[in-house]
Amino acid sequence: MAEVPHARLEAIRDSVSRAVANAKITDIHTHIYPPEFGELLLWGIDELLTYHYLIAETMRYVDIPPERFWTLTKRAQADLIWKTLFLERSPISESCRGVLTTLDRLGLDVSARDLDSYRRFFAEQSIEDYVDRVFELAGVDSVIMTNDPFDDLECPVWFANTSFDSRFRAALRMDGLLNSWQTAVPKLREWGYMVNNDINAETVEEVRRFLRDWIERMNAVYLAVSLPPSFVFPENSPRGKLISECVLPVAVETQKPFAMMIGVKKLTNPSLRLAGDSVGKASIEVVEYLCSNYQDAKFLVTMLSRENQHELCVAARKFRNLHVFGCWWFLNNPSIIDEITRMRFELLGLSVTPQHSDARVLDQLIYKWAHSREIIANVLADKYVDLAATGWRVTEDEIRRDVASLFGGNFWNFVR
Ligand code: FIX
Ligand code: ZN
Repeated sequence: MAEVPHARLEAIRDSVSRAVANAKITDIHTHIYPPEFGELLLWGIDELLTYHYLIAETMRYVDIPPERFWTLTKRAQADLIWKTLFLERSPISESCRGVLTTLDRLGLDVSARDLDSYRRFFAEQSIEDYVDRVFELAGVDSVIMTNDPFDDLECPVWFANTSFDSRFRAALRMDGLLNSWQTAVPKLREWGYMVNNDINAETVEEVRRFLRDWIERMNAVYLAVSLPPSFVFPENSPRGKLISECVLPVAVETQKPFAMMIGVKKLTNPSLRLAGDSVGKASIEVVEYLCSNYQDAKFLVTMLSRENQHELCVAARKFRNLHVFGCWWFLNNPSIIDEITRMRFELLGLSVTPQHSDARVLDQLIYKWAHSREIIANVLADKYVDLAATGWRVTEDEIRRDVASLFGGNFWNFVR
């Protein structure tokens, strides 16, 4: 074991920090939209404060029932959250800190704690220029959206053939099809797809046609669905049949990855609406089965339960058609990002996409990437320091090469 001079260790850490700070990121899963999508694009301080993560945290303190909270205006909700989480107690949670990081990186005086001055700043922004500023501050050069044909607000945008900012790429989200088949059938028929509740041969062909049409309409980068901890496959259910007869054949035919986001328990507390979802440990066997039995399909997988992370890494060691990504939702906290990223680098080397933002509010790109860059850079530097102790000397170019692969390169190679 070589004794590594302190100066060399510092040089490694500086090189990694610079490379990660300068990396241009592809954010492979978000819920943000370009201005052309109208009110689907959320931005500004009141949207930052009413992020569903902060609503859940606020409802732990306030003595008003959720039903009453939902009757408040967005501004009144934001005022209550600001008072409850930021003024009446220190904002130490990751979601609270994120709001403050965003304000700070935008050049606002966080120490002033002056919500009205922050509101005035955002009121002065033109959204077109502001999108550029957010992408620049976040160091993001493209984002993959979450695009749901069954969303009544979003669907018309696609049928209007609106052209929009090329930094925003689409992912065809299939929850409405796969997790709510009975509800999907009338909509599909309204759109001219002659489907029946009974998934017979004609329905299979029509759902395949629906998927092909929307992949083309969106120029979708991948197909995606969120799945419960109880997800099993194969399964004699509408979801099981639709995945095996429609999604997988079309994914293979188009070579579009099938992104499975596994482990969400929807509406554990329905009164909290979007903030009411929870987490459960899922079956890694279903991932192994799919990767093993559909080797000409590509699977992007992220799992929501911390308890699934190690076995997901091991599964990825067995199947090259499995690409692991992100520290999703309840995992997107410094302590867990650090743990999961170390585990992934140690088991999978650089063959992962360590993070996505899941940003729902445009400005969140700034904090979600500021926070994650710092953690991922620290873990990566530790790994190069471990290498240095063997006598291996990694160059600056190699560090930049490796970092580029983690923050988008691996993803685009997998997608292609
Ligand atoms: O299914 C998903 O894409 C989840 O990320 C969202 O439903 C969730 O509300 C979220 O934004 C988590 O970060
Ligand atoms: Zn998401």
